[in-house]
Amino acid sequence: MIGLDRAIQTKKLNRTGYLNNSYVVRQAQGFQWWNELSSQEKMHLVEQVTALDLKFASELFDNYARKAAQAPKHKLVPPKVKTIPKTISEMENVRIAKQMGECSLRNGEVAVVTVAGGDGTRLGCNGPKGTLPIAPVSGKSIFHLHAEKICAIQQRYHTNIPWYIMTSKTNSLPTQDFFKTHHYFGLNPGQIRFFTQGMLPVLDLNGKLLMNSKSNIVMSPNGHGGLITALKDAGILNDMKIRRIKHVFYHQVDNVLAKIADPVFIGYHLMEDADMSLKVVKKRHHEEKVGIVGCVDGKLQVVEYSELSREDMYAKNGDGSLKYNAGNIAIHMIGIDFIEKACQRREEMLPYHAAIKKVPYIDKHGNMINPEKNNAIKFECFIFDMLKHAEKSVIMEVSREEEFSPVKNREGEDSPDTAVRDMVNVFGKWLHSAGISTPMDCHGNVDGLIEINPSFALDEEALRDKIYNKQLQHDGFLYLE
Ligand code: UD2
Repeated sequence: MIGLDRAIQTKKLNRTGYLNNSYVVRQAQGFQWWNELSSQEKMHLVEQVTALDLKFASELFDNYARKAAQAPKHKLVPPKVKTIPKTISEMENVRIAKQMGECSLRNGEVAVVTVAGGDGTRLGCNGPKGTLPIAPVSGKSIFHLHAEKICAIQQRYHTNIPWYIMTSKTNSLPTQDFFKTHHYFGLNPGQIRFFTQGMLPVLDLNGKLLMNSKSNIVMSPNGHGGLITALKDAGILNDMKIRRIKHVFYHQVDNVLAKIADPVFIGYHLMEDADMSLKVVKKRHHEEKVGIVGCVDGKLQVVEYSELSREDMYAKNGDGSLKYNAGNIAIHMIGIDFIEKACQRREEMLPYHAAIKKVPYIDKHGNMINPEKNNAIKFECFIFDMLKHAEKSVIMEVSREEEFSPVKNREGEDSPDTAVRDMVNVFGKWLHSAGISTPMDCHGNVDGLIEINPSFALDEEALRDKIYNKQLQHDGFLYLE
């Protein structure tokens, strides 16, 4: 028990309870298999115990218990949204915003941050979600598609866009290996920085640590809000400042239609001198798993789908449309100064949310249990909680068809199939606007597989300029690169 005792002593986890309560002693049972463990397993467990902040974990549990007793109180008011432009003056506004955004890109003021630390359990892919082959014709991975967009933006604006990719401890190495194996998809390796977010212990419903082997405490990533601390701790914030970055384009790895470093969005953000801005789409239906943007006491905030009251989820306008339908698609512009502010005020600006989940564990007899009911609490902080502390924000509505198709589930909605369908439909629409017709099926989807490499055309306008009225025969299967 020497190693463990040392860890306990260094962590001052004495048997009587470092926290003056039974919390630590209750955890001590997890080490009951100590003598069965190999020296490697012992060291792993000691490293976990030494790294654990049990006091913080205990506070998380106490806060969760306290909040669970309180019903969520949101007096929500729908937010002011920049709707999809229709009028001439709105289109003029888009033109001005795009110019401002393009100027900022040319000046090298924009970096891209991709959050890719999630464990992707719903998708069940073996490996980081970004490594999933998804491109309709080439079969390129999600990471590859994002890299191609960044490359095309750099070429169009003769600029360099630093790309920061947040991973978790569990998927960091496979992610970095993937990029290395694929020669960083043609990007300069020096412009890509990987960094890992923090992890938190998963607790059972009584606040005790869970173990999923005789030598491993169950941990999970601390939420994409963990980005803020990770940016600072990994020296990324400093790196951004050295590169004179002023604005961060933030997106989730799983959205294959993300318009990365969209100059219009950047411009809107700059025009308002905003701290943090979001893109939203109209919710598909009241139960769609997206947070909604609303105002509470005059402050903008995102209410996560799992925390939205049933009343607000189903609330309707007079015309039958959803009252709260500004669906957060997790695409943000965030000012560097605002990130700095969040670093200083992390606890206040990025509170932890508790999610009740089913998490496999081993019981006190050492048997692996796959629970049928929710048995565990995962703690995460959400980047969008910063919004309520922003002095100025822009909420920009975009077209779901053109900008939002996340890969979340193995099948059905938000799956690889719907992502491929949605990409093909976007490319088909671009071809149509360039005068090239595409076969359609009875559901209004393109009947075939089309893929347009961003280096060939980054958007509809670029494709039109390139191939308008050119004879381009295709049978629905087409790859332009
Ligand atoms: C998220 C949003 C939801 C909506 C939706 C759009 C939250 C809590 N909900 O739902 O409001 O915007 O996305 O698709 O954000 N991630 C990390 N580290 C973590 C956790 C997540 O990097 O610790 C990444 C993950 O790789 C993924 C994204 O964040 O790209 C969202 O992950 P999620 O599964 O937590 O949230 P989701 O998809 O249920």
